[in-house]
Amino acid sequence: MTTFTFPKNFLWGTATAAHQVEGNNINTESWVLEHLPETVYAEPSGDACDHYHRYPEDIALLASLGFNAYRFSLDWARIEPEEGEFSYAELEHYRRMLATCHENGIQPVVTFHHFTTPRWLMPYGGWVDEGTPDRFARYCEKAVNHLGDLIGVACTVNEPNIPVLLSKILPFKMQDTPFWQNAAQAFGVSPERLGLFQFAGTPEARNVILAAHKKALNVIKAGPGDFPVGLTMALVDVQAAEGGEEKAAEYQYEMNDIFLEQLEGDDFIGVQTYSRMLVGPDGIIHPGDDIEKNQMGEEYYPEALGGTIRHAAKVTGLPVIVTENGFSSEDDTRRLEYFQRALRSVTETLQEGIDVRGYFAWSAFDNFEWVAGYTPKFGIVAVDRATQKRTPKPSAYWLGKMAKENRYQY
Ligand code: GCO
Repeated sequence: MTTFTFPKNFLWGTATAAHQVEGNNINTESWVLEHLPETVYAEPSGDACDHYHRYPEDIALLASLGFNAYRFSLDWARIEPEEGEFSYAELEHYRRMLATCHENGIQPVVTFHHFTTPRWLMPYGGWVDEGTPDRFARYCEKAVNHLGDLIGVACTVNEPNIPVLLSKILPFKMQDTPFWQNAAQAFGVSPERLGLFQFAGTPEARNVILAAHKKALNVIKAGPGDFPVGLTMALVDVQAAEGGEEKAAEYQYEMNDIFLEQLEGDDFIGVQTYSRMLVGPDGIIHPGDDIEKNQMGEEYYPEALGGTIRHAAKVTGLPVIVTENGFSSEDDTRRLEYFQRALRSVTETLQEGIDVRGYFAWSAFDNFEWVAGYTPKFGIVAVDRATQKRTPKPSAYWLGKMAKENRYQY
């Protein structure tokens, strides 16, 4: 048997995002989208996991399982429900959450923007409007001034590259759907000015989002507290199939490197990986029917994580935190094996000398998986949708034990 010991102070955690777990995030643009006629959302987020009220027991549960860190996000739309109107009560809510983490020996990793945006930002054009970086930085400044002394690690924006990735893997263009027209109308903008974060894939939108990241990085660093600040990226492990080398390199650049190359001044890169993408000379080769997949239709391929850690470290030169990694399935034994193999690949990257500082499983709870609603099960803790009762799955105990021991035996 081989024993691998992780570095001292390695962060072991799980991740969530406000809109996916809190419940009743009614001031977000997503809440509006979920309720539109011809919406692409399978169901509305509703009460989600009621984490907004249940965070004390949730954080205590994660600590009791053995984790020493927890990644969650602030809901900008709660903190600034109308432009320029900041809610002291909501800032205090997040302050209590941070304090609860510390009381439980949990290092809080705080994401300032995880996909959802206040609905008031949308009439401006949201993430395609040049004024958005300043608006985002103003909110970040307020938030960090109130919370910074309790933050352990900060992520500015989550997955600025998600629109490019989605445009490659979705079989249709969101912009061509009636939903898109209805959304534009609901926010009083033209379809071209509908800057939804997850679908804002133009070069202009990329510049707006990266500018928002830079401004946020500066204000967060200037605020109270002294902690690492970075962004997180949706990184699929791009692999070339025979003859696909050129195309794969092109995809790698468009989806990933164009962002990764612009992170000078960041303290770390957050790697979020679920699977790989095989690219042939004509583009993506989708996994066939005989290949095991997660509930999102992606190939069961845990080793993707090793590949993306290496790539992100090489391109950015930054320390890595795995801020998301997981497998959606009704069958927790498949998730458990996924974690075992993915973490094995993390140990390999550490042995190669890459500076990996933490691992966060997506997700703590079965939660609201955006347009897919509550069907995909990513959680290591099950949540009964009728009663909100939490039940840890075997994968939660396995990961928690690993976190407690800080070593891997295989
Ligand atoms: C993302 C987001 C999460 C998702 C997760 C599973 O990576 O898209 O950070 O909000 O829920 O990835 O799809």
